[in-house]
Amino acid sequence: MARVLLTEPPLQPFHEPFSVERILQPRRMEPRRHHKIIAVLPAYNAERTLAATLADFPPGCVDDILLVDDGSQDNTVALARQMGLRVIVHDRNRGYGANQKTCYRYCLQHNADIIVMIHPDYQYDARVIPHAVAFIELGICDVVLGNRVRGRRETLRSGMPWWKYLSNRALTIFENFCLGQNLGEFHSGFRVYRRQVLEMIPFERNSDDFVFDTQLLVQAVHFGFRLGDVPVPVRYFPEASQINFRRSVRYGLQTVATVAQYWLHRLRIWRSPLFEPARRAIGNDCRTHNGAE
Ligand SMILES: Nc1nc2c(ncn2[C@@H]2O[C@H](COP(=O)(O)OP(=O)(O)O)[C@@H](O)[C@H]2O)c(=O)[nH]1
Ligand SMILES: [Mg+2]
Repeated sequence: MARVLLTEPPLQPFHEPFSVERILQPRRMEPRRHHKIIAVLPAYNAERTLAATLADFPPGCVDDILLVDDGSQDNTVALARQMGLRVIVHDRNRGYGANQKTCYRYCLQHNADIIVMIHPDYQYDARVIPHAVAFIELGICDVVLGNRVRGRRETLRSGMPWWKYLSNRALTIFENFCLGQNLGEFHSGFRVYRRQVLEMIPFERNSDDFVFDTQLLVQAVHFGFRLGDVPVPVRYFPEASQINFRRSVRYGLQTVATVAQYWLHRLRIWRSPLFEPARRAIGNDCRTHNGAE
């Protein structure tokens, strides 16, 4: 684990000679990190997959884990408490975006330097967490996404429905082109953020629905943060995917609309509050919304 949380990769092309033993036979253990990592699990009916998701977290990879329950009808809350997780419960089903707002508000209030968001549906391999976090610790990225779409054959064999695969590819090609990025996908439920990203982005103004995820990435691009991704081969089974065709179509159209909003804002044709910096808004919202703890 890195000792210092870098914001930029170091540049030291010239160095004193040293013995290669320093690399091949390290004498002492790396000290424990000095920055705080919080993992958040936005949960909705995650009772059957929660334990499996957590079992893959490498020991010591995060300092705190928060589960926010969005009005699940199953035993998610009781199970999470039994497992010793920190739990916040929404009084009713407020939506996926609203769930993440509660997650990130908590992380900012509790001084997280790095925030890991992972769906508790066992779709993403949590063993990857330290590797994704490392790209932030090394100062290479501000946002790291788990990329489920490494190759077509693998993705379809893993069980992603073909219509989800095709729409994911089409939206990703469109988003990469319009946003000047080169990501494997924009629709992943495994993401790592540097604190400054969530401080700057006015996420309280985002949708309470699924398009929250897209808005956050488009905002990250708008504010100049560096995005990157790591492969997380997908696992598909009934509990890992609840969104149906109709909601997916709505999500796709909202994604296109978000990119259009971004360009209208950039061209100063129609300004959107989504792309105005957040600092004051987050401060206010942090004081007024505490979630139903
Ligand atoms: N907070 C909240 N989360 C939801 C709701 N419906 C689905 N989810 C979660 O949204 C996440 C993504 O949905 P999922 O069906 O797994 O999408 P897919 O894996 O991309 O097909 C999962 O973690 C679900 O538990 C909801 O009404 N509220
Ligand atoms: Mg899923």
